[in-house]
Amino acid sequence: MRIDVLTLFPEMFIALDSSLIGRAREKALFELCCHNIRDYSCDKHKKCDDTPFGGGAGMVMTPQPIHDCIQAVDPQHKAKRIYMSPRGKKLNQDIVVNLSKCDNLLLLCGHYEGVDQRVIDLDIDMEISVGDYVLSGGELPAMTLIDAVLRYVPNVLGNSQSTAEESFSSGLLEYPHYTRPQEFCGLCVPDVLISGNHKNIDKWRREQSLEITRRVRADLLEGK
Ligand code: 4G0
Repeated sequence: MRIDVLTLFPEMFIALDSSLIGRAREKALFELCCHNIRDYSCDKHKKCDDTPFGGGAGMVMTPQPIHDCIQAVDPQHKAKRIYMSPRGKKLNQDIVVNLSKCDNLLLLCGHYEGVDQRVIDLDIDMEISVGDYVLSGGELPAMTLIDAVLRYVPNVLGNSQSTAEESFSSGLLEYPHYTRPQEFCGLCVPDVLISGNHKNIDKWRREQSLEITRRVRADLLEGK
């Protein structure tokens, strides 16, 4: 997979150099290319924003630098082009799995009040939101999307079973996990997990998943 990111703040994406994603990048399991939209501004001061027509607060990102950057990065429109926006479709695990099957993604990160509508109409395939809240830019949402998607790219996670077994793949929340020591601050690991009886362990975990889901996210159980 190749991911191109268009942003005014490419330096923010060093966050993806650590941990699992960083190692996957070193192993060339995917390519991440960040492009500074400002480099494409034809304005003599490299300006990339302006006041909104019709008035109102804030600034809007101008279409020229973004449109030219997209044409330079993805001239053949090979990529699924996504605009990170609070009015986009809410990201969920189904969308994540679907996007992980794309060979090319292009993520546009807006700032201020977002980008000129014409760049969305001309160049963008879909708008995605990571949740119902507003951030100062689309960069953190883009990194969230990248992290979630890459976990489904083959060999990025050490153990290919981990994504299949974990939360949401089953449609339920995860059961509680325990590791050493057996006793910590007076709290013990449930006996069943130390019993070595895997039939009982599986049963306990299924029950725990159901109970936790019912308690905190009953909406996930609808239609089950
Ligand atoms: C577009 C995405 C982009 C419009 C981006 C702001 C939250 C999300 C931005 C605006 C973002 C999200 C209308 C303020 C940049 N904030 N929930 N900020 N407006 O995914």
